[in-house]
Amino acid sequence: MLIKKPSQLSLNENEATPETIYKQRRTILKALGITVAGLPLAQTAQAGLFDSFGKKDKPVDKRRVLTSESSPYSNRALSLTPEDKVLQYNNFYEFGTDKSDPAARAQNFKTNPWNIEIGGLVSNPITLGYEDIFKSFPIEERIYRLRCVEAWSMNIPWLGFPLASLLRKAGPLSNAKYVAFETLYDPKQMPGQASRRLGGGIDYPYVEGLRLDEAMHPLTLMSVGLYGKTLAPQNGAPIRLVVPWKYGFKSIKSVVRITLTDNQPPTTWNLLAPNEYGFYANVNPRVDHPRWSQASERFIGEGSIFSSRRQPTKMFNGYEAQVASLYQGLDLKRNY
Ligand SMILES: Nc1nc2c(c(=O)[nH]1)N[C@H]1C(S)=C(S)[C@@H](COP(=O)(O)O)O[C@H]1N2
Ligand SMILES: [Mo]
Repeated sequence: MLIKKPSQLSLNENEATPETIYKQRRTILKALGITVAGLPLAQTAQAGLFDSFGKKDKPVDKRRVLTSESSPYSNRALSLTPEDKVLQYNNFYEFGTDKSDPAARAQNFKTNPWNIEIGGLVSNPITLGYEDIFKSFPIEERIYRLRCVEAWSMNIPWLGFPLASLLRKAGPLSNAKYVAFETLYDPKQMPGQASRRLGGGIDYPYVEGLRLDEAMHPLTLMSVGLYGKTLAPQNGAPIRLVVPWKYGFKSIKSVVRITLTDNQPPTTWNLLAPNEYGFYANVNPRVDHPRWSQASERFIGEGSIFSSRRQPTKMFNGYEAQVASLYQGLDLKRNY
């Protein structure tokens, strides 16, 4: 993963949506018993409510409000990265390699209709259409840390459902050992797929993989939203993976296929630079990237991205108590 010069960024500090406002908003919606999932925000009576909290001159927000349940796996003590930064500082190389490219180039990305197929070594192959993605499972809010391998981090209130729920529905066969994921391939819509230069030299589609036990872990989420609404295209709409104890590149966006296999599947960054990016990619402050230290990270919070404070990186990104047992007996230096 290339570290880009910061010059391209144009985050306006005044656009920050403080998390207090987000939490306030959420409380008000709950108090009103608002359930508007399935309707475009602009068509709901609640649109005005959001406008009164939001800033002026924002482009039309196509994201729909989603209602969610609270979850014991959500870390409510984390201070959130402001919503505008989650929406404007992205890695999604299908739309270009600069952090500002996905937000700039993905606005017309078509996420509806959408199909995501779950197949391979399962007893019951499943296809979810766009509406099924939001209706098949209860949607939970999960506030998680996100640690990019480039040594920056965010705290994000995701919405989604456990990948395990989906896999159980598909019925993994006893010989299934791994889960492979694939992003949409559509060079007409994704300029990075049409040009090797724009797309950072990746052979698309972007692919990722997990061991089956990692995929079934209750922290592993299929995310369909963040900050109370459906995902923006730049964050991987309509559905993406979130594995909070692994480097961000494992959390593959805009997924169209999930395949259970008996072999370790190929993964995009490992294919591109196997000495730098492994299959496991567990966050580990004691195993450095060949070109930089992983001991600390820049936390992207309130204020300018470039004055963001450095903080120590935690083993398994802070999820050691929950996931360390998955890797007992595994040499984490070799299996980076
Ligand atoms: N298909 C696809 N998925 C992807 C990427 C990508 O370039 N293409 N980038 C990854 C990286 S490196 C990170 S850090 C996260 C960033 O997610 P976010 O932009 O929603 O914060 O998405 C991951 N998923
Ligand atoms: Mo990343």
